[in-house]
Amino acid sequence: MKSRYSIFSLARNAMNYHKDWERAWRSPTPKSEYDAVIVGAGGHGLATAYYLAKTHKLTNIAVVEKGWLGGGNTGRNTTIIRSNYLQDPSIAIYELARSLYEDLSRDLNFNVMFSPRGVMMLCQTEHEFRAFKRTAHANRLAGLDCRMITPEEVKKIAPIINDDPNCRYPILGAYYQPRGGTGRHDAVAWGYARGADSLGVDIIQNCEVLSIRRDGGKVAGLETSKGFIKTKKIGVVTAGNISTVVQTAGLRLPIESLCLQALVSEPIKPVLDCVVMANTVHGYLSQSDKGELVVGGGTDPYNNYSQRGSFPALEHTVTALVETFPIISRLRMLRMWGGIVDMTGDRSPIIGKTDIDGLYVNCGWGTGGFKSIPGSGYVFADTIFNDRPHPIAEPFGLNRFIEGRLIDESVAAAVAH
Ligand code: FAD
Ligand code: PYC
Repeated sequence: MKSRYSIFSLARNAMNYHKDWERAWRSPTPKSEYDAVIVGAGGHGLATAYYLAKTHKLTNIAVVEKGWLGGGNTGRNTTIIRSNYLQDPSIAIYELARSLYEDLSRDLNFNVMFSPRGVMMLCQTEHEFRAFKRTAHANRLAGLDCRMITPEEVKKIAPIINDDPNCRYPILGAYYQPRGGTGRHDAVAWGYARGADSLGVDIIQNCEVLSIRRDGGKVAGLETSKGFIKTKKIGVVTAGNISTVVQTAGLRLPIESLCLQALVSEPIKPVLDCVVMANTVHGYLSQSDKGELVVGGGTDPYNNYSQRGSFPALEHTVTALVETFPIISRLRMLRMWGGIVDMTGDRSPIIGKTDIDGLYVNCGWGTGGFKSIPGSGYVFADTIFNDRPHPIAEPFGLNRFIEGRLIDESVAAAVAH
């Protein structure tokens, strides 16, 4: 068990010039066999391991990661947390996650900096206004705290917005979820890693899964860059790399991998204390605690496995946002990066069992899976432990593509990708 972080441990370590802090997680060598192995130490994989150990007391487990933990999309996203999806199954899982975020710092004894500063989705066409009204009705029926707000309220919440009624895309109103917001992405990965490690989970970094070994219709283990690991249960949670991992077991998934980029400006004084998404012009904006404006837009328009992204996508995002937030035209951008996102046709995730015994997948979160990490980890752990889908995960099974039971969030998800 790890010692707890507290005001007292901070004071004690300050006395020693911070030389004696315990490592947040170990770097164990892999055992030859585990009860279950999770592939991918992003937020979803680490949360799955944490809940397997904490809720189901399954502690002889490992998370294997080809790079460093949290170095995939979890450490590359723009940290927006909200649950305003259109379809009931989506609302259920995203709201479970959002509500777990509320108490996550306490649960993990690690400050994930959840900041429910409010998320505002601008309506810049009549069509968008009607669509968000529909989403607001669906969300309120499901018990979410949300409302439509007027252009005047939009301007009050975010004074830097261009409220010229004669501009190309004037603000007609907005959908507002006051309990949405942001969290610190690295801290979410680190907090889950520390929590899982302290419960006995082995987190093995720099350990690439090369293939999944099968014994007929069931899994036998994993060939990794650190040798063979025997196990009867494998949960693959590798986001944009999911297809390449599961194809080694002979499984094909309805997933496409694309690069999604983001960028940050130089730090400035506080100008924006909520998250604003402008889907018609195709960009979104928030301000980090350091003062940087965090900016994102759409995916590259072609499949690829690059973590850099193309210049036109970046240019499109910035051009779009300058129209809605004129002040950003004077800002220097500091850095940009990309992540490989895993997109399904209906823009909803795939969570559950596969036709191969002991092989479970959790993927397809695409451009929107940071917000779902706690809920996804919770239901995926339950699914793996009990070898049947958790009721909230059930609608997201692979069979929905065969049965034509899609959970269409392609536009309704309120992100324009
Ligand atoms: P990852 O964090 O990518 O973790 C998967 C891990 O698997 C990686 O660490 C990878 O190295 C590892 N791996 C891959 N192959 C192997 C292998 N063969 N062996 C071992 N390990 C392997 N979502 C939101 O909700 N809000 C946002 O604002 C938001 N903004 C985004 C902005 C950008 C630019 C990007 C790229 C994404 C954004 N997302 C957002 C989406 C979100 O980041 C992802 O859906 C989420 O982080 C996925 O988490 P994960 O744990 O599934 O994947
Ligand atoms: O899902 O809210 C989201 C999101 C914003 C930017 C990328 N994804």
